[in-house]
Amino acid sequence: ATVSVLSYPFSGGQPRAGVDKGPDHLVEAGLLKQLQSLGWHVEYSEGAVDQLLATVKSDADIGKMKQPRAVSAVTKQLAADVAAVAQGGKLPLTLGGDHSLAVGTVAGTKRKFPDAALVWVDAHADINTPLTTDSGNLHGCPVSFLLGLEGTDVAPFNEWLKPCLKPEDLVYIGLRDIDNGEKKILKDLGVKVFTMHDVDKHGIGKVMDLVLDHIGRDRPIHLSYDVDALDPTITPSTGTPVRGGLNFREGHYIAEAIAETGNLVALDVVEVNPSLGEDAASVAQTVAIGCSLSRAALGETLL
Ligand code: DIR
Ligand code: MN
Ligand code: MN
Ligand code: MN
Repeated sequence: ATVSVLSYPFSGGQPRAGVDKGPDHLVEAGLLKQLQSLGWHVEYSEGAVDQLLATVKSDADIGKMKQPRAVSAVTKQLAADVAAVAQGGKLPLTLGGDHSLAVGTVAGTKRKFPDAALVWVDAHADINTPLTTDSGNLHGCPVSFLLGLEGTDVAPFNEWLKPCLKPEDLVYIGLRDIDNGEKKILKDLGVKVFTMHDVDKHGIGKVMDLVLDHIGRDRPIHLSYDVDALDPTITPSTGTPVRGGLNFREGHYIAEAIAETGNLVALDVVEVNPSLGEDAASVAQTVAIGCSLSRAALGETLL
């Protein structure tokens, strides 16, 4: 089987420089060879982010949205890349970059697998709309665009992006920093959410059983993994750390349980920011966990 690693060094969905360096650090840490060692045939390509951004002459806010033309241009191309990989029978592993990239990755997955479920592992729900967002940062909004919520039928996105996700296709794990507007959306839509409270209550084994009960055990799965889902003691080098996160094993167990289904069709690993964290060891640890989470999702087992 072939995994096609798509490097997308993009930071325009949020304000902190450095997250665009995440993909290079993951690759320099040996990710491609590690995946080969698991038995995968590994392809690698870099998204032409600089060229795409060069097509954006000026990018004034649209309503509350910051850098909307940049995010749209990059995610439009990423959707095409992911769809092409999937159509070729290969598994796309997108390395971010910030989580706005998931507008593109999930849209791309859905072109090949319209019935795919989306498992979103994150401290945050990333379901703000252009109307509800306080920050204006589009990495806090990708899910609302995929669902086509009120306020997302806006230029430049509506020139290429059609709603492709239903609320029942989506499950969250790890949430602990949800904006008030997002809480209302999640409740109104009835989205399945396993917050850190639920992980504490049930344990991660039971939570993953419930996740797979909800989405079904025979559906394609897109796993979108924000490394800030883990506790900041585990993955400190990320833009919006929130205490009280998943521990090392909980984080990896999620990926292992998805791998065990045999139904993974696409993976995102995002929000590794090598410019953040107290010291070089923090960065190295965060990058190493980006690699180990990727391996776990692609079938690495402990035995
Ligand atoms: C906050 C933070 N909910 C926002 N979101 C994210 O800006 O919309 N931080 N995704 O990583
Ligand atoms: Mn996120
Ligand atoms: Mn997050
Ligand atoms: Mn961030």
